[in-house]
Amino acid sequence: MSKYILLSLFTISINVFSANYEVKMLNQGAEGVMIFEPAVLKINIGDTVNFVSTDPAHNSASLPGMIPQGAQSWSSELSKDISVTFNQEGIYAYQCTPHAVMAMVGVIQVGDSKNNLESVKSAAIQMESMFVMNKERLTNYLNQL
Ligand SMILES: [Cu+2]
Repeated sequence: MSKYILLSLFTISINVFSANYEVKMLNQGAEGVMIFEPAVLKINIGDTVNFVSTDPAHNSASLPGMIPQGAQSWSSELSKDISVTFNQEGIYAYQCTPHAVMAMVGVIQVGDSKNNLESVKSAAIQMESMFVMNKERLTNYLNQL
Protein backbone atom coordinates (compact mmCIF):
# COMPACT_ATOMS: atom_id res chain seq x y z
CA MET A 1 0.00 0.00 0.00
CA SER A 2 2.69 2.51 0.95
CA LYS A 3 4.58 1.65 -2.22
CA TYR A 4 1.49 2.45 -4.22
CA ILE A 5 1.09 5.82 -2.50
CA LEU A 6 4.70 6.74 -3.13
CA LEU A 7 4.36 5.83 -6.78
CA SER A 8 1.22 7.95 -7.09
CA LEU A 9 2.91 10.92 -5.47
CA PHE A 10 5.82 10.59 -7.86
CA THR A 11 3.50 10.51 -10.87
CA ILE A 12 1.58 13.54 -9.61
CA SER A 13 4.76 15.53 -9.02
CA ILE A 14 5.83 14.95 -12.64
CA ASN A 15 2.48 16.30 -13.83
CA VAL A 16 2.76 19.33 -11.58
CA PHE A 17 6.25 20.33 -12.63
CA SER A 18 6.21 19.76 -16.37
CA ALA A 19 4.10 22.13 -18.38
CA ASN A 20 2.41 21.94 -21.73
CA TYR A 21 2.52 24.78 -24.22
CA GLU A 22 0.60 25.29 -27.42
CA VAL A 23 2.03 26.91 -30.54
CA LYS A 24 -0.43 27.56 -33.36
CA MET A 25 0.50 27.37 -37.03
CA LEU A 26 -1.31 30.29 -38.65
CA ASN A 27 -1.85 31.91 -42.06
CA GLN A 28 -2.51 35.16 -40.26
CA GLY A 29 -1.52 36.00 -36.71
CA ALA A 30 -1.48 39.12 -34.58
CA GLU A 31 2.05 39.95 -35.76
CA GLY A 32 1.90 39.00 -39.42
CA VAL A 33 1.18 36.34 -42.01
CA MET A 34 2.58 32.79 -42.13
CA ILE A 35 3.48 32.74 -38.49
CA PHE A 36 3.80 30.60 -35.39
CA GLU A 37 1.98 31.94 -32.34
CA PRO A 38 3.61 32.38 -29.92
CA ALA A 39 6.81 32.33 -31.98
CA VAL A 40 9.08 32.87 -28.97
CA LEU A 41 8.83 30.53 -26.00
CA LYS A 42 10.85 30.04 -22.83
CA ILE A 43 10.18 26.71 -21.18
CA ASN A 44 11.72 24.39 -18.60
CA ILE A 45 13.53 21.13 -19.24
CA GLY A 46 10.93 18.36 -19.55
CA ASP A 47 8.16 20.64 -20.81
CA THR A 48 6.17 19.75 -23.90
CA VAL A 49 5.19 21.96 -26.81
CA ASN A 50 2.19 21.00 -28.90
CA PHE A 51 2.46 22.49 -32.38
CA VAL A 52 -1.14 22.74 -33.51
CA SER A 53 -2.19 22.76 -37.15
CA THR A 54 -4.74 25.52 -36.65
CA ASP A 55 -4.59 26.45 -40.34
CA PRO A 56 -3.78 23.67 -42.84
CA ALA A 57 -0.67 23.26 -45.01
CA HIS A 58 1.90 24.10 -42.33
CA ASN A 59 4.32 21.98 -40.34
CA SER A 60 6.95 22.33 -37.63
CA ALA A 61 10.50 21.11 -38.22
CA SER A 62 13.64 21.82 -36.22
CA LEU A 63 16.39 23.55 -38.18
CA PRO A 64 19.61 21.55 -38.64
CA GLY A 65 22.49 23.27 -36.85
CA MET A 66 20.09 25.50 -34.94
CA ILE A 67 19.33 23.23 -32.00
CA PRO A 68 21.67 22.23 -29.14
CA GLN A 69 24.40 19.69 -29.91
CA GLY A 70 22.99 16.17 -29.57
CA ALA A 71 19.39 17.35 -29.14
CA GLN A 72 16.52 15.45 -30.72
CA SER A 73 15.32 16.92 -34.01
CA TRP A 74 11.67 16.84 -35.09
CA SER A 75 9.65 17.26 -38.25
CA SER A 76 5.88 16.98 -38.56
CA GLU A 77 3.82 16.19 -41.62
CA LEU A 78 1.91 19.01 -43.29
CA SER A 79 -1.41 19.83 -41.60
CA LYS A 80 -0.61 17.55 -38.66
CA ASP A 81 -0.12 18.40 -35.00
CA ILE A 82 3.10 17.34 -33.34
CA SER A 83 3.99 17.15 -29.67
CA VAL A 84 7.63 17.65 -28.74
CA THR A 85 9.08 17.15 -25.24
CA PHE A 86 12.29 19.06 -24.63
CA ASN A 87 14.73 17.21 -22.40
CA GLN A 88 17.87 19.11 -23.27
CA GLU A 89 18.50 22.75 -22.45
CA GLY A 90 19.51 25.37 -24.98
CA ILE A 91 18.13 27.32 -27.91
CA TYR A 92 16.01 25.65 -30.60
CA ALA A 93 14.98 27.25 -33.89
CA TYR A 94 12.39 25.66 -36.15
CA GLN A 95 10.58 26.38 -39.38
CA CYS A 96 7.50 25.60 -41.34
CA THR A 97 9.14 23.87 -44.29
CA PRO A 98 6.90 25.16 -47.14
CA HIS A 99 6.91 28.73 -45.77
CA ALA A 100 10.50 29.02 -44.61
CA VAL A 101 11.21 31.60 -47.31
CA MET A 102 8.39 33.68 -45.85
CA ALA A 103 10.16 33.54 -42.49
CA MET A 104 7.65 31.19 -40.89
CA VAL A 105 9.99 30.30 -38.04
CA GLY A 106 9.99 30.10 -34.28
CA VAL A 107 12.40 29.82 -31.37
CA ILE A 108 12.29 28.03 -28.04
CA GLN A 109 14.64 28.44 -25.12
CA VAL A 110 14.74 25.41 -22.87
CA GLY A 111 16.11 26.09 -19.39
CA ASP A 112 18.55 28.90 -18.66
CA SER A 113 21.42 27.91 -20.94
CA LYS A 114 22.22 30.19 -23.86
CA ASN A 115 25.36 28.24 -24.78
CA ASN A 116 24.37 27.82 -28.42
CA LEU A 117 22.67 31.21 -28.87
CA GLU A 118 25.57 32.79 -30.75
CA SER A 119 25.86 29.88 -33.20
CA VAL A 120 22.09 29.91 -33.76
CA LYS A 121 22.27 33.67 -34.37
CA SER A 122 24.95 33.31 -37.04
CA ALA A 123 23.02 30.48 -38.70
CA ALA A 124 19.94 32.73 -38.57
CA ILE A 125 21.73 35.48 -40.48
CA GLN A 126 22.64 32.94 -43.19
CA MET A 127 19.04 31.74 -43.32
CA GLU A 128 17.61 35.24 -43.48
CA SER A 129 19.43 35.87 -46.75
CA MET A 130 16.91 33.53 -48.42
CA PHE A 131 13.82 35.07 -46.82
CA VAL A 132 11.66 36.99 -49.32
CA MET A 133 9.75 38.82 -46.57
CA ASN A 134 10.06 39.48 -42.83
CA LYS A 135 13.80 39.36 -43.36
CA GLU A 136 14.71 40.09 -39.75
CA ARG A 137 11.99 38.08 -38.07
CA LEU A 138 14.27 35.28 -36.87
CA THR A 139 16.90 37.63 -35.47
CA ASN A 140 14.16 39.64 -33.77
CA TYR A 141 12.85 36.49 -32.16
CA LEU A 142 16.33 35.46 -30.98
CA ASN A 143 16.89 38.92 -29.51
CA GLN A 144 13.88 38.36 -27.25
CA LEU A 145 15.63 35.48 -25.48
CU1 LIG B 1 3.62 27.33 -43.04
